[in-house]
Amino acid sequence: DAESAFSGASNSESLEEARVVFLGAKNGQFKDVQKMLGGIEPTDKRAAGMRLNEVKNAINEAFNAAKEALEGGGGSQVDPTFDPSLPGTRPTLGHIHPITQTIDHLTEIMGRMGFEVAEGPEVEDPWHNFVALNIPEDHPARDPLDNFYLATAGVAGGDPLAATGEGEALLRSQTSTVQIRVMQSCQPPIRVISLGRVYRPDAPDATHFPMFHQMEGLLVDRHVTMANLKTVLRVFANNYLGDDVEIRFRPSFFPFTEPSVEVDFLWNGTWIEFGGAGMVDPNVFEAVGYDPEKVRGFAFGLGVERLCMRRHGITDIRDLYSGDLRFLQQF
Ligand code: FA5
Repeated sequence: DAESAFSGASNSESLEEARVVFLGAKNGQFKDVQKMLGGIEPTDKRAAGMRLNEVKNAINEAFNAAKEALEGGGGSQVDPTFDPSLPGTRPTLGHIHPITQTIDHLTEIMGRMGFEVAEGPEVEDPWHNFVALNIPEDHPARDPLDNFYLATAGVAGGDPLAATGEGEALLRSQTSTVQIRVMQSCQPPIRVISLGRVYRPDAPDATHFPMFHQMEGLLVDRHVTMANLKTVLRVFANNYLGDDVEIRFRPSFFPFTEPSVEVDFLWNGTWIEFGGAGMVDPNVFEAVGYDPEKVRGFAFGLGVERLCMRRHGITDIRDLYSGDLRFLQQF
């Protein structure tokens, strides 16, 4: 009975029901038979016990065989319309934003040249954003129309503004602030990059956005020259945009570098400005407590969005921040 009940079970539920009927620990039929062993003559007990074991083994085997047949997919449980050769349905996965991908890529390229990553707060005090960078009180770069000043009393990172003796906090307008923070906390030789958001009240157009990212670079050592700066930027440009990219330095002015240059890359026949660079101004070394007679350094700041746009042929910076998935899913 047990054998035919097990092999006749069409799914695991009915097999389990049959198991309880025959092998159930409380009221299973086998249990009933086992109980009858007590009433058997002592001389027959041994033979009866052996026979009972044989039967028990046979029932267990029948159960296991039926179970295996069902689990092995050979049972009638399997949907005959199921086609295992059809492709599966892919779950929709989110993915990394193109700017974050660019940041990872730039970090990797610069890392191969020995540059470590440094970070600084996005809410800054005027000392780090201006004063230490040799931008005096009356400089137009400090104009409230060119900066996002905050109506708050603290700075991210825990520096109380009071300690600087300066005015209000602001959203940093350049990653050059991180140069100052690194030099305040480390001694040369220094070789760092810092990638992060900066904020300026620029009207949005195809190449400007009020929030964008910069990659700052800073190298400080005893003998550093403009040639070193040029080589690092050329190797970087070749790695990121390709071997055919040429690099051009145009004389320029930044308060925190002397001499200063604007950096252009020749790409597909057009010179495009990617950022500023130069040799660290002695006044900056003095502000962080370095001896300007003993150290030299170069610094650069490149626009991350402009780099990403060049590499991927993006024509409007606003696409990067529109949140339009049709655009973002292409990266
Ligand atoms: C600076 O911000 C300097 N701190 C760079 C620097 C660092 C010079 C170290 C010397 C030494 P500038 O304001 O030119 O420089 O900005 C650098 C780059 O940021 C620009 O070339 C451009 O690629 C990008 N950029 C500037 N404004 C915007 C904007 N509104 N939207 C997108 N990218 C911008």
